[in-house]
Amino acid sequence: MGYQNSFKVFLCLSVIFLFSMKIMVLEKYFEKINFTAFSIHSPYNIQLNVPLDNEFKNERMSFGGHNKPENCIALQKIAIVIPFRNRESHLKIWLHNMHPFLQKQQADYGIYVIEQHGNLPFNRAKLLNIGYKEALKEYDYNCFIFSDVDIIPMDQRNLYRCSTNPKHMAHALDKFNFRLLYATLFGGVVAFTKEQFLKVNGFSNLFWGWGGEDDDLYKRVITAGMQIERMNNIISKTKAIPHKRDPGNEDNPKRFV
Ligand SMILES: [Mn+2]
Repeated sequence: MGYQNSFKVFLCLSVIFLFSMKIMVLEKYFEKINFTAFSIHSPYNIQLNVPLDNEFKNERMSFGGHNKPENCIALQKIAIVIPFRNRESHLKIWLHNMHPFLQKQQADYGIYVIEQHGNLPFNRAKLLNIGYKEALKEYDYNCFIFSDVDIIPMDQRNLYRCSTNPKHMAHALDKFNFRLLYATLFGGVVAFTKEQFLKVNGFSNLFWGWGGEDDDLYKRVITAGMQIERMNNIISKTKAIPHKRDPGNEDNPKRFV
């Protein structure tokens, strides 16, 4: 790696280091620190009133919904995979909010929306497996964030990055009063490095209809000898866009089998 590239990696690391410092000292010393130079602010100002008729535009975006930081080289290459069917309005809101969010976090990322065709019950887990495979055909991703289309972080400090263990990122939802519903909950948004995802052999393809695939993934993580990581409840505050259950996504009667 040439001098220039090493310097860029150093720059990137410095930003991430300072960023984590901010999190560490935040509660006690917040008033003494000015981090505006990095344009990282919390809470994140989510916009739900997004024009739904126009095509989404973001000036920093390159073809295929990919973006990377201009002035440094990111250590993680992140594929965000979204399982999808009949949720155009949520997708527009998600994209409108998440592109600027990820760009402020200096992420090298691509977004993959995997749509299920036909009227069979929704198979969220299989769509996510497909997204993992398809994303790797395009770029050397080493981090995968599997996210529902209606979940948006409320705090800019909620780093969309992978960690040393699989990470659960939707444990403090507004609709559940920002509380973890049960200790083994592992749904909504989860982050795996490529190695972690291979270690659990991905999701199960067998869950048709609502529920169970996330609990199955939790068991896979534990069986593989890993733990679940969660950031604290303040940083992890997350908005879930309210909606009724979609037709074609009825409870999977075999979800507890
Ligand atoms: Mn939902």
